[in-house]
Amino acid sequence: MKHYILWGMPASLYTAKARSYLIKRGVPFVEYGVNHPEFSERVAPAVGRFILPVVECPDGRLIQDGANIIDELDVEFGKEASAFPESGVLKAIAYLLELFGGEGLLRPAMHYRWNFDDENMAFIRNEFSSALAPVGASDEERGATFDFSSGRMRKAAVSFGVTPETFALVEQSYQEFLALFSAHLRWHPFLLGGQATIADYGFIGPLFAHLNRDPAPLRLMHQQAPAVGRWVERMNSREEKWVEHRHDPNLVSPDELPATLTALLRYIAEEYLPEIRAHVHFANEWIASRPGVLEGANGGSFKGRAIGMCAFSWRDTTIETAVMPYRFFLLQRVQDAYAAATTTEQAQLDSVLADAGLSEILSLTTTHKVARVNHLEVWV
Ligand SMILES: N[C@@H](CCC(=O)N[C@@H](CS)C(=O)NCC(=O)O)C(=O)O
Repeated sequence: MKHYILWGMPASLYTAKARSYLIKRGVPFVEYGVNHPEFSERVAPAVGRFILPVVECPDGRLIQDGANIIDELDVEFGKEASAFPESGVLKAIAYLLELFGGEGLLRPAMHYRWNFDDENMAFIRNEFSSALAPVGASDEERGATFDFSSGRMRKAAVSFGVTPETFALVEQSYQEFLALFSAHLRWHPFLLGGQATIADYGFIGPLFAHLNRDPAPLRLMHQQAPAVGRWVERMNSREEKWVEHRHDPNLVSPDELPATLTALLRYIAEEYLPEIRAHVHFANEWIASRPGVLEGANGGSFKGRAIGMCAFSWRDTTIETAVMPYRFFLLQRVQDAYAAATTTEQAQLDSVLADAGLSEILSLTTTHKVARVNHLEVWV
């Protein structure tokens, strides 16, 4: 049988999203590290930058980006249990959860990885040096690789708003999240019911790669939110696991969302809406000040992922985070799903979002849209 190749890294957030999908959908695949010489010689040049994950299809086609990988493979493998719910209500909610999972949980993911050196250091040193230095590299080379990559990642954590002033708040808000997600998982094996959807694939990135593997947050998860740990196991397993839930592969009814899901949506309104709102406003000013230079470009540099830093109030504290057009690409999926829903579904969504304090998510739009073209986010 022809295998797909997943080019990635065990500690990588976005690789975890793609890997979980490949596992759950039974896609035959082999995982190679980005330290493989072919990645730098052939794959990275073909996708235009050093970025992971990349899926290489048996016909040689390359797909970069967790969302694109799932979108494209779902056409081929998702016929029986697609990652995308049929109901317009559930689909829009699923995209919203995808956005929050991959982008809104970056703060706890990065904090619990990079600010717990006593407990994490031996583990992350091994993770980064063995997955990024070539196989067979000397200890010196591995050490230098770790120093370089960990330096970049510590800076990245700051650019997501993780600073000594916010450590306590990040911990408090993550523990709130764990409690809400645990309460939901008490009754439902996945976010939208009996099977994994794009919502869960969005969540698994941070909740597996960082928060369920690095020693400090793994201990926290085991001690405070064991049900979340079990969800991670389900997300990385091809076999269905009906242990703590009655066997029912159906999704929840869009007519009456579980209260535990609405509670999670309310949490997202508090935790993430201020950030995405500030980023959209920042991007619109950024766009307005650059007439005519946008077509096909992503930010100031063609390969850059952020267009600048933006300050906003988060839980009564001013923080500054990097504005990444990729997030607008995910946000547009929510809005497009709403636009494609029936009138009845739109009315249902209006009421679900209003109840959660998230109505604004539908009207936060950038004046130029973001598309993914040739593996890059570009303004169109
Ligand atoms: N939206 C992208 C994000 C990919 C991404 O940021 N990947 C990180 C690893 S988790 C990366 O490639 N970093 C490489 C670098 O910063 O040099 C996706 O889902 O593929």
